[in-house]
Amino acid sequence: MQAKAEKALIIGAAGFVGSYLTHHLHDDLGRSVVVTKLPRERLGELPAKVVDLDIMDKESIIELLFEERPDEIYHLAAISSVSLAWSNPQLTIDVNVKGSVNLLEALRELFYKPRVIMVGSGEEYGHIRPGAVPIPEDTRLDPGNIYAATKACQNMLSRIYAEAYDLELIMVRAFNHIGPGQLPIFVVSDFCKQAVDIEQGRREPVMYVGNLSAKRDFTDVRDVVRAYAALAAHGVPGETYNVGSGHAVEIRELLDTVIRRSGADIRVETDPAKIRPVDVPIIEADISKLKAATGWEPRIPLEQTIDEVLDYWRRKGEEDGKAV
Ligand code: A2R
Repeated sequence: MQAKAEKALIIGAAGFVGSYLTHHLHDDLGRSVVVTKLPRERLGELPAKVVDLDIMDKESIIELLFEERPDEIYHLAAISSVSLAWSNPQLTIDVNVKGSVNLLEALRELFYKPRVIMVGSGEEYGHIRPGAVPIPEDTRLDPGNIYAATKACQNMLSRIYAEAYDLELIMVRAFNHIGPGQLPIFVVSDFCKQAVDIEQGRREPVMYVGNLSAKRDFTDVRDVVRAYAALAAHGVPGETYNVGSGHAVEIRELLDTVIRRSGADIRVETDPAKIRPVDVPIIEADISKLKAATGWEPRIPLEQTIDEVLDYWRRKGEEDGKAV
């Protein structure tokens, strides 16, 4: 039985997941929380101590760990968008691979062994044959894009560090997570924002979409952060766990749901700019390992998340309207 974790450190908390994870750890689990952000980033009100950190600077990671001595670390800092990685592969490799190694080296140099969640991606599996889903963790990795390749690399390096230096690293492969506040470069947020822009009369009633036949596994971000904390408590070091809903949904179905729940009269058109250079037809997680280790189950249905993301953009649209 492990000692109860008291202090959690979230590295890269200014992104989409960070605030949800901070609230879960603090509000639901009673942890004291330290979060990091890049100096140029701004964070909303959070129940946490906030520290500036660039993971490209290993010495400052060492200083932070030495000073804070967290019981748990959640490594979220990344270039997290597939499309951004296509347009800036060097930066993506620097942040996602070298940045992660900086954290691993800092732990090794300090002989310091907190529980660490290394966040990877379901994209790491890549080219999956339609019959080979749902995807268990021991599937051979065949990344289909640059982002996925960097996360596969992070996973392999973490497994090696866990084994070689006996570090308590637990790797997750997170499948698509969604929720209010996500940037509209991700599909659900993009569709919902476009629907609300049409509802509120900011654009013509046409929605521009990419490849609609791809199938992806979507989980509400609040369910995802519960899984991370459960794995920090119960995951086995050196092991990798899928975090997803266990159910793939066609992007076309997602689009139909957004349009139906928006209620606006919307026409759909393909935008060639939204078609990715390489796309993987189906990604769906096998989540039996996660369930067996933690008892975790997703709680929030897709329709509820879509309603909340639509509401998020409606509120934002009204606020921005007032600001003009
Ligand atoms: O790229 P930015 O300016 O949005 O900043 C991101 C930050 N980040 C860094 N933090 C420290 N040192 C760096 N050199 C560095 N470069 C980027 O990590 C952003 O604030 C944060 C990651 O947040 P998001 O991009 O919103 O990712 P999200 O959705 O919170 O996902 C968290 C993790 C990532 O590892 C994803 O690859 C994975 O879950 O799916």
